[in-house]
Amino acid sequence: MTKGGVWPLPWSITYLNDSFSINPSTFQFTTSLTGCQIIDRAFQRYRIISFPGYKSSSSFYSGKATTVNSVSVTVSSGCSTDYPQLEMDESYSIDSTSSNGSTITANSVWGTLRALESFSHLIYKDTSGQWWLRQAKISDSPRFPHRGIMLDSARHYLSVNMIKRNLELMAQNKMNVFHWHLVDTESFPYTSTKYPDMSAKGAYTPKHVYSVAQIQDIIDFARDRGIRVIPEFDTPGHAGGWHGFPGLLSACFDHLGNSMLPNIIDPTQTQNWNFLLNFFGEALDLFKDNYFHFGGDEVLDDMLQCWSRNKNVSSWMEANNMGNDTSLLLNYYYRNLVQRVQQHKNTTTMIFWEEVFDMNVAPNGSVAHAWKGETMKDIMDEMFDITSRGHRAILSTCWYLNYIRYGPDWGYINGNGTMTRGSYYECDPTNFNGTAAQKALVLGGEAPMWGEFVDGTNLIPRMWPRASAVAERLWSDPAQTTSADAAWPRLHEFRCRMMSRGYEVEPPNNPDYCPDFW
Ligand code: CP6
Repeated sequence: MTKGGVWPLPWSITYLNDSFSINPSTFQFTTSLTGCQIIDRAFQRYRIISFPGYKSSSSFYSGKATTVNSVSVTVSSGCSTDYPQLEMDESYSIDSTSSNGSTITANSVWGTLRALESFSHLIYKDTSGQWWLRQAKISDSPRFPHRGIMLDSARHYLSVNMIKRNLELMAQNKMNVFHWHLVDTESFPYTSTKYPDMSAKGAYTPKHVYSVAQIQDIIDFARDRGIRVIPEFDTPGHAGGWHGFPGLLSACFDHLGNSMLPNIIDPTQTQNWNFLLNFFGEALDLFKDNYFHFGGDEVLDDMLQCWSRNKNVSSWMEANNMGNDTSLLLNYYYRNLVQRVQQHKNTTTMIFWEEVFDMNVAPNGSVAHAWKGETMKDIMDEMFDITSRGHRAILSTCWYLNYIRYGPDWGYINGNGTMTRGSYYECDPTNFNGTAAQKALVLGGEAPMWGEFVDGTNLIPRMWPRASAVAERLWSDPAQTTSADAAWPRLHEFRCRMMSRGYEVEPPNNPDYCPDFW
């Protein structure tokens, strides 16, 4: 088993054939940067998670080995009190080869956080319980700036604590975007101050909600770990949970005229546009990221028929020269939504699911989120199409963690496995036949966990370490990470490390065991 391996693989790492002993009770992080809370709090966390299971009462035995006692941290640009953004600098370097103490160097606090995580992977325990620091020189930075996880808190509510545990694991995997699919057809747990009825009527129960204070707490918790929080409010479809504002949803009928559950916003009513302006204005102020996800997926024929079979909507369409073409009304919806968002905050960049880009309504500079396609060829064709039209792109299609199968779906071990989409590890977001300029438009990817069959009981083990394969694909040099077989010993050690840190992360392969668990 690998000891002291780093996950995801750094772009440059050179090991010496030796380790220093390290004493968990006297080891210290030092820096000349004083009063920087993000750094101070990170030092406190890494004192604990660098030595999983260590109790201060354990005895320390160093034998004849040289002991290293400190790591000195230099942050050249100083402290940051801002929220992390797409452009953050996550580069860092580490030198743990000197007996006088190790060094960490980074330009920004965000790079420092990534360095502390890598440094903690160099620390391991032998079978006698002695702690060691593997000697290495690392120089590292991410391949893609957008490396995300999507959680769905609408199909099943996820507690604040569960979301935080997931954020901790994201940071341990150097993932930096929490895409929060907050609301959907099934429930509306997001609390709007201006429209409290949205969650009062739309949440499963009054307990299944996120208060403004809880959302702020999650955003700050994420910032401490260099993670951006990008909320998604999916409209005009998937909107069944938005029934807390009377008249917002179009009444819906099947072909026999029977009522169906409303699931699409009615864009023909002026008061609905007042609502959307106020509602999104509030949310745009609450969330700190410069990017905001406006959904727009799966406005399917049966949802559009909710518009065409609703007399009020269809006569409004006639009166506004749309005839009975619901695609014109959909186009009208997006153009007005974009206008309202820009009216409130013209610095926000909009992300939409890829369908929206087929309609030419997304403002210049918005980002397409790819989720369609069955085979690897389909998926890469979509990436080609999006980028050939000049849009930036985020890929998710390869990485639906909600799909489970019998086998190591994160990677083919010994070439063994058959998956429609290939393995998570294998999927490369720029593996299409495009120009360099097209490939430069790929911001990265996200592993989505759609929540129909996931709640706090199974989120963590279903997510991890499968999402760790995605984390490495989005961070590391593709030329050095071509084989899941080669990655497996490091993933194995890292999965055991996450377990030792107290997370229930499932076994990624077989045969398999973790030395601290039996
Ligand atoms: N919910 C929403 C979903 C899905 C999407 N949007 C989805 C569709 C197909 C698969 C997985 C998830 N459950 N709002 C599509 C982006 Cl395979």
